[in-house]
Order: sequence, then structure tokens, then C-alpha cells
Amino acid sequence: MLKQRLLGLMAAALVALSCSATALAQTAQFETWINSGLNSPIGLTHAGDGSGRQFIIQQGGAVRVVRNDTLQTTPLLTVGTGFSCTYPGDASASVVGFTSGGEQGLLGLAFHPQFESNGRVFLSISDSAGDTMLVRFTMSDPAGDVMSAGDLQSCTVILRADQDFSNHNGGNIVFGPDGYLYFGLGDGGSAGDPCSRAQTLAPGTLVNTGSGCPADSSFSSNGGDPQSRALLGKMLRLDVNGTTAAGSGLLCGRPRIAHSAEYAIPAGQPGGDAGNISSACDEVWAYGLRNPWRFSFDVAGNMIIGDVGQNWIEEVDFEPANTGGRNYGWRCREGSSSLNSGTPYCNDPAVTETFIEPVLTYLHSGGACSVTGGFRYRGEVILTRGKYLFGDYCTGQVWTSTPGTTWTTGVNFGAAMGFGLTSFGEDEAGELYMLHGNTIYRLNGDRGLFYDGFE
Ligand SMILES: [Ca+2]
Ligand SMILES: [Ca+2]
Repeated sequence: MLKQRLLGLMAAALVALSCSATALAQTAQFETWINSGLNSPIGLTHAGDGSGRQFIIQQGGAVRVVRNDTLQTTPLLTVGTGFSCTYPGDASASVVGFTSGGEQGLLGLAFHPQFESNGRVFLSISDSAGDTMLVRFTMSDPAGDVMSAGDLQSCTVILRADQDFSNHNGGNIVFGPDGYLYFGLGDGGSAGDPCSRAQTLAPGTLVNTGSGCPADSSFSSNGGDPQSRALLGKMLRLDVNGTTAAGSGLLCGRPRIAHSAEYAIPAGQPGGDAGNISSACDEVWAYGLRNPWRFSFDVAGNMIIGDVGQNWIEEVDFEPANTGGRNYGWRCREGSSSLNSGTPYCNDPAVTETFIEPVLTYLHSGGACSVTGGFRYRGEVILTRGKYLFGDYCTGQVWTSTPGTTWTTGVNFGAAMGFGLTSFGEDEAGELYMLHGNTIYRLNGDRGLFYDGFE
């Protein structure tokens, strides 16, 4: 049996060299998993609790539960117009509201690494004003499939960021192997990053003039920190097990500017006092991102970011494990090409770091428009083990890429599926899912007898 499987793999590999996608589809393919009952699914993850459940976020606000491959009718919870959540230290104003549609809505979901015992669930949403909000729920029964009234009342606002425009909200939240919560934020929106958020580190140097760039008075008047605009175009890293006292540190995402925060800054933070970009808000891990819609970690702890391009080039960025403080180049670079130059944006003396070039790029040819970052596959399907799978939102094309000094991309899964490839997702066993329209596909194929890490 083992010999036969190895022969099959070798044959498939030889076919791969001759670039035949048809033969490869015999050993690794996406098969329909759920094709009814979902409404705009844009993310899939798991709770890491041994339950085998998958959790799907719908842009309109519902978190759906799949147990034993069956989509449950009742959501875990639903965020809606009257969404209520408590600000730390200021319980008087609690209705934060919700906006969905376009690039807004329920955009991220992450379960605490100790969810099974502490019941903590994190969501990123667009609030009633379209600004970004990270919130936390605590489930009294983490094994349950529906939050209780008490669970819903546990909602606490963790972080807020004032968005300049309605697009490029990022919103993905992922716990890294270090146990910290990573939060990808886009550049604030419009086109060309007109407020230069992605390259602005020190909040004191924020661009405050021009359409959309001044802080929103409504955001500031209800306690939000206008300095939170310096979080845009960044990857944040938060210790959600800690707290930060009022007035302490250069935090820019406090829900209430004068109050304590329900997160701390990890030691060694690039944006922290001793970091290589210390002038940045302390929450900052990396910068120069346009819209890191989906990013993930591989089993070695490397971060792989699908950063959505503008009119020309899509890019994937690779960050070796524990290597923060990097500048991924936007708005000075689109992909590996120069986009803007001149001060104050791209020749800013304060920006001394070298731009990190993407490991993968592709052009907007053949209808491609927006990269959907994926995962470095760690499941059982032999042909795709260790490969990075990603796709394009508009064409629905999926690619696999082999990481290395130079990343080699080519193997795909046959014809492009068309518009609507919103996300990939991973379950607890490392198996991979693709979300397209209202359908979710699961990667299947010839499986290995054991898993021994990347080959
Ligand atoms: Ca705003
Ligand atoms: Ca700082």
C-alpha cells in the first residue's frame, strides 16, 4: 500500500512538471462541502478545543457553527444594528452598532488558545460608524453551539480604530503560535492611501488634512482615540491576556482614550519602547500594508500575508517567525513595483527601513483583481502538503506555491471558478476549505499515512 502511494505521488509529481492540471485534479481537488444555508460566508476557523467544529463568519453578522459536517441552523451569535458591547471602565455607553456590506461587516473571528477552558471568543466588526472594533465574548459553556443571553452580555470592547473611508478595513484576527492576537488593518481606504496611513508611524505625524483624513468628530466625541488612525495599514500584535493601565504606554487603540485597555503589549514589540519602530503606536507589529484581507501562520510560525493590491499587482508577503518591525512597502510600492515617491510619503527620513519585497506577485490580467490570502497546507492530502494555497477574488482561480528562496507557483485546481473567492479556512486537523459565493469547498485527495511536518 505504502509503495503504491509513493508511486502515485511520484507519477503525480512527474505530471506536475509537465504542467498538466487535469491529472493533478485526480489527487487533490476541492469538493463541495456546504452549498446551502449560508449567506455571504467570508471566513472559516476552528476553536482548537477538540470538538472538531468549524465556525463560519457571515459578513452580515452571524457566526455559523458546523458540527459533524452539519451546518447548525442557529448561529453561535449574530451581530446586528443594535449590537451592544461594554467599553472597559465606561459601562455607561454600550451600544456600538454594526455596519455591513461592501468591505464592512463581521470581518474576523478568533478563538482564544485556551478557549476550551476560558470560553473567550474575539470578533472584529465594523461599528455603526463603519469604524473598526475588536470585541471579546466569554462563553460560560465553551462546548455549546449557541451563546446564552449572559454570554452576549459579556461583550467587551478591546480595541477601536477610526477608519477614514469605507474600504480596506482588513479585519482578520489570528492567534499566532506565540499566543498573541494578530490583527491586520488596511490603509483606511479610498485609493492610493491618500492619508498615507501605511507609512505613518508616529501618531504625531498623522496627515490631518484632505478629504477623509481628519479624525471623525463622532469617533473622538464618544471616547475614541484619534491617534488610532496610526494603526491603519499595520499588522498589530496584542497580548489579550493582559491589561494596560490608563495613561500608560503609547496605546492608540484604547476603546476609551482616558481608560485602561483590555490588552497589553508583548515584550519585544517592534512598536514598543525598545522596538525598531518605537515611534509607532505600541500595538504595531509590522507596517506598509494596503489591505491584508487574509493572513495565516504555518506550522513553523512564519506569517504569510495576502496583501490586496490597487490597480495592477497583487502580492503575498512572507514573514519569518518572530520577525516583526518590517515595512512591506505600500504606498511606495505596489507589489514589487514603485508606485509613489517623494516626501512626505515615501522618502520620509523617519522611514529608514528597507522595503520588504513580496514573495509572490501577479498582475491584474485575465480579470484578476484582488488576492485572497490562504494557508500553507498542513493536512493529509499528499500532493499539497507544505504548499501555500491562495487565490484571486475576482477570477476564483486557486494556485499552490512552493515556498523557498524563490517561490514557485503553478499548480492549480483546474478552471477558475469565477467571481467571489472570499477566503480560505483551516480546521483543527489542518484540513483546508475554500469559500466561494455561498458555497464552501473542502480539499480532498489521496491522503498520506502519517503527517510528519513539511516535506
Ligand atoms: Ca471613521
Ligand atoms: Ca511606540
